[in-house]
Amino acid sequence: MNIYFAGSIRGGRSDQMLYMKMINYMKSKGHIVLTEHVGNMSLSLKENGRDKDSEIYTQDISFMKKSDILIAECTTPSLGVGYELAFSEKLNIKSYIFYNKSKTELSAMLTGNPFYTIYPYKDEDEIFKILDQIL
Ligand code: 6K6
Repeated sequence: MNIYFAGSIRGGRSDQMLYMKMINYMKSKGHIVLTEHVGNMSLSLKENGRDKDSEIYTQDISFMKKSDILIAECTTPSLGVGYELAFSEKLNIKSYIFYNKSKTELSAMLTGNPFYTIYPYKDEDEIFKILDQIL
């Protein structure tokens, strides 16, 4: 499958290592993660000017249109990830949301929307078993 992985960038990078582990896990199972840069440790967080950010937006929308599913890790809140989730609903791309329930409360705009399949977890290990089921 082509997978769109969504995780916080300018919203904060505390969970970057977890994103990288999830991305590497999905790749190890033979899937293509179109947005693997989200797990990249040295990603620039700064605004890059409208032209560069416009390229990022256009590229990510194009990746989303090629994706079979979307996986979002939402423990660190991110406006960009929220936008991507609304967009995946618009395109009717099956979307799965993970978040650590001991660290955050997910927005009611997600938990209240039956379009999304949502997995609150307590330990990171749980994520990989659920990913196996999804994939
Ligand atoms: C340069 C090289 C690699 O990445 C960059 C710059 N930034 C971004 N590149 C690609 N996608 C991005 C970038 N910034 C945000 N996004 C998209 O928005 C990702 O797909 C994330 O899932 C989401 C994060 O949004 P914010 O609001 O936390 O930044």
